[in-house]
Amino acid sequence: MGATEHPWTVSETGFDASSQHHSETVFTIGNGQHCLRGGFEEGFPGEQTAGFAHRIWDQLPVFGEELAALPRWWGVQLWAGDRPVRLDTGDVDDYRRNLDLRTGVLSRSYRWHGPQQADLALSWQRFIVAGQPSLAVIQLEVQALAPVLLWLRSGLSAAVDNAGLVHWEVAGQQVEAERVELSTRTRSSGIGLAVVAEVRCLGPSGPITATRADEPGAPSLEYRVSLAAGERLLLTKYVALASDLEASAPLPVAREQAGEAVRLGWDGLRAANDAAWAEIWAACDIEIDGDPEAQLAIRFALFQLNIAAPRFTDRASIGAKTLSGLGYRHHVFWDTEIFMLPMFSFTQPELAAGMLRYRWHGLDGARRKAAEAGRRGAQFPWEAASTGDEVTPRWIPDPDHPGRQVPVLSGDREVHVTADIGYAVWQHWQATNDQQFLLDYGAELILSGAQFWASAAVAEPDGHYHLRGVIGPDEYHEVVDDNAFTNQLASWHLHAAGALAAWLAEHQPQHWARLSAELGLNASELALWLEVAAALYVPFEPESGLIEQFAGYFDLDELPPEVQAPGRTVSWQRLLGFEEIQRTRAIKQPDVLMLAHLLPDQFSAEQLRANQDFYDLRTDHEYGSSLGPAISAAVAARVGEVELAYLHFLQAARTDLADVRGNADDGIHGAAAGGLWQAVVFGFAGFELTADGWRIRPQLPRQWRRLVINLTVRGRRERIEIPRP
Ligand code: IFM
Repeated sequence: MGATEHPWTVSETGFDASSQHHSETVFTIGNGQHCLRGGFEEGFPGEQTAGFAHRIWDQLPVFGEELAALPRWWGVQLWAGDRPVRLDTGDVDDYRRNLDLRTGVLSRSYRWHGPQQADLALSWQRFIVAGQPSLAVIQLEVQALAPVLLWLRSGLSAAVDNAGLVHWEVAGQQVEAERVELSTRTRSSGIGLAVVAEVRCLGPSGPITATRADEPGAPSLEYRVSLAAGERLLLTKYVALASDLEASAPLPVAREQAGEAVRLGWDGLRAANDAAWAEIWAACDIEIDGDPEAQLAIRFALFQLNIAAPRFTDRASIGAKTLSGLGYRHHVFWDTEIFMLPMFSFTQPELAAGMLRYRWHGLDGARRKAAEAGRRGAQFPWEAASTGDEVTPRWIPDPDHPGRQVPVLSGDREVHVTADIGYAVWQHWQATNDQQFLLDYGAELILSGAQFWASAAVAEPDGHYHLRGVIGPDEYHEVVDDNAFTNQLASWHLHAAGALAAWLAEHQPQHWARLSAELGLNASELALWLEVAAALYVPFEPESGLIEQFAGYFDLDELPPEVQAPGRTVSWQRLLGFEEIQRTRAIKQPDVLMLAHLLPDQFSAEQLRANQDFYDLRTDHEYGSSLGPAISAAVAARVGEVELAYLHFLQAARTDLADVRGNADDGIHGAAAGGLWQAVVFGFAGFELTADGWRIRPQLPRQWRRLVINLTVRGRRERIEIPRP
């Protein structure tokens, strides 16, 4: 897959059914409201084609909530005589598929040879229109290479499920001469969704009249046409989706929008779409000269983040696997704030602000979580969905022992997410100078999180505050005391909150008076923040300069060399087992080095070097977390290890395009994509904010002849061009 010489196109020149689900993920398209995996309009056995839209949550056992796979709006089936035309039903040649990252248009073509001389050339194109929430369009051109009787069916279907779980019931359907309509409702959450498709079919002698087919839950239009050799047929399907989350009567809205799409036509929609994409790319494009693989990978990462970012609501955010698959049931983790959000804060800050407002809307849930644990303020959920309430499952099926369960402790113990959100708000403020955002939303997020930390840290006789029994970013070690990442970031959060409170009191006294009264903040609470911030224990070895990942980490064994032998295809944890890995120093993803990435000013050059040398070697870069390699690249670049940084960068770049972990079927790894941007911008370009602007300290990989980064810093568009010295 993928790494062509073309800097804007992900291509596939042969179809391999054994990796169809990986391809479906890679060829996902979308518009910041809904996405569609890259399955085929005509279908394929075993496909996991699915579309997902922001906010269409429905309940399910164990995982709480997931986005309901959208009714099948993309289907266009065809038959030559009585034989279905699909990639598995005839001989296929000249197959190719291209995803144009510049415009989000997915095209595919092949020649199909069936029995009895049936011979067709098919060419498909589709896109989900950028710049507006609901429209998508599909076009199929068929050329008969020999005379053929062709049947086509195009419609909508509610017969979809999320890995076997049906979320929809049908509320109504209708078939008109050129239009089909389907109204559905999610079974538990009761969200109403209307989908309308206008279909036009043009044969060699003009429009072809459809026959109506109104099967329950699957209204469709059918066309029958004889084509002589060389003759062509063009079918265009305009689709509109509307839910009752945005419109009280979604069906008329969808009908109106589908009609408008027909009036604009394919070309009009393309023009609108391409213009919207041009704006996105002007804001965030990165050019890498001299390294086609890196160039394509960074644009692919940017494309996937851009299609997943909610552009029409602030009641949603980007899930760990974006909108491109079922992985993690679309739940939102720290992946968003720490890995993906920086790209948006520095390129399209209004989108970042929307995603932070999603957390603000979730404050009630976060407060409930804190209160349930006997704490004050807001404890953000490790996994979030429609509200700010915790939706981390309590257990998941054991991958090694079917029928058994593995307990999941992260919901209770991976508390660092609260500081991660505080950090993201602060970083957004620094990147944008958006004072209104800070006053209206950001301050409450930071201050409520600080209240949580001050109540969660426990003073002990040694004179320190401690956070015991937590999980840090390195999830190979569960239930540890004083995880350095958690404690130091919590301490940073408390300091930042204290500074913010002082700033508000001085510059926005009325606002401060109201907010502090609402949150119950008084002088003793603020004093406690500073006390806890200063005394939170961070295990540290002064002689070596090493931060100890958690209390007792240095007492653990090294990973046995045989486990590290090359050629493995699974993680160290899988090889050693959940229990055994905890007795070793092997780590799943940067933890101390993650801290160094977020808070570089808190590490001297020597300390950074010492920690880099120690921890990088002990990190499971290949099969630990997909979140790790890009951060490892950024940190290695910072210490000047550019070759090593580039290796880590490639590992991150290949996460989904080359499926190096073998799990891209489940969806795009959003954090790896966001991390890739950070590796380029914070790592290789060495970009950082200063009090009055920004500076760069570039360390480009050997192959890179020139790097160009587009950013928006404190309201100013910047095009930063870094030639190779
Ligand atoms: O948030 C991550 C975590 O850091 C590692 N396991 C997967 C989660 C979702 O991507």
